[in-house]
Amino acid sequence: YINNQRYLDFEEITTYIKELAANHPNKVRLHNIGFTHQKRNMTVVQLSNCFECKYKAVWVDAGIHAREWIAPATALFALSQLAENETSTAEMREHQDWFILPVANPDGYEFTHKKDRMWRKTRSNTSVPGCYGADPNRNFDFHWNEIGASSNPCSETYAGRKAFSEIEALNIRNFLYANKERFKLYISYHAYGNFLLYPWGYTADNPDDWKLLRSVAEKVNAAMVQAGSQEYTIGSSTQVLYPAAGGSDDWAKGVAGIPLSYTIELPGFDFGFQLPPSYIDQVARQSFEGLRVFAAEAKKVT
Ligand code: 0X9
Ligand code: ZN
Repeated sequence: YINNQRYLDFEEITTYIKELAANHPNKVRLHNIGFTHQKRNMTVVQLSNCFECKYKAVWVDAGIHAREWIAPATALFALSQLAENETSTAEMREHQDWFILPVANPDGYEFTHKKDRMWRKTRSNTSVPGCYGADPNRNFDFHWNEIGASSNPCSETYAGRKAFSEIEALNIRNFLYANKERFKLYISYHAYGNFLLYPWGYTADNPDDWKLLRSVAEKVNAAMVQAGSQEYTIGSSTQVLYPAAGGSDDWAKGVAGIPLSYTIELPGFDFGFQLPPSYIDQVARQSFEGLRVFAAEAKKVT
């Protein structure tokens, strides 16, 4: 079991998910979706009751931004529950697969553990010596670099040299696109600020089905509050946060056609990105109650 007592580094997370797959071969499968710039493996954990059945599926990623440590911790707890807590998760796994990528930006995540706690981007080379990486959440090919992103390689929101210049974003794109008919729900865990965001980030206009996106988020928020969480602010990325194009959530809905797509900004309390490890357990557990509701709502989508 994951005990939520501290933040694991990339190697520890990798070791844990390999053990999980080895211990539960009939429930857990690993998919290497590609390598990072620094040749780390990007591993998606699939949880399924029946691999041949090809059920509809939920996607969860975390850690697109390196310093948002509570996000990978929350995703890791979710996958450990789904794999090991049979009774509590039976309904979530019934006729539904889960694909969870707990560390979407491994090079950046390692960098925040070893060198610079506040690193956000990837670690690729740019045209400017001394400036590294692009923002993977500005690098997806949907209204790329139109708004809320930068063309300056030294910026924290650098969109990249072109859409999908970052191998990490491209690997996610390729896996999602290859399986797009299966996914009804896309979730990306970020931090911080307690937001349940739906598209779009590239425009202030609402998607056609924004009422469904909002009502699902309201149910998810209610479940998390019931579990002891502070309230989440619900709305479109542009309307409640800021405009920012090239995000994974916009791409998931706008290009892959995944109907329910959300970015979840987990709480930072008074600590921002540097949330003390003593908070992991409550955030992970409250978020998991939200995931339960998300999963039930995703099953209703045809
Ligand atoms: O700016 C972001 O990428 C996200 N916030 S964060 O503080 N974690 O960096 C929000 C992304 C919301 N979605 C889109 N703008 N598409
Ligand atoms: Zn983020």
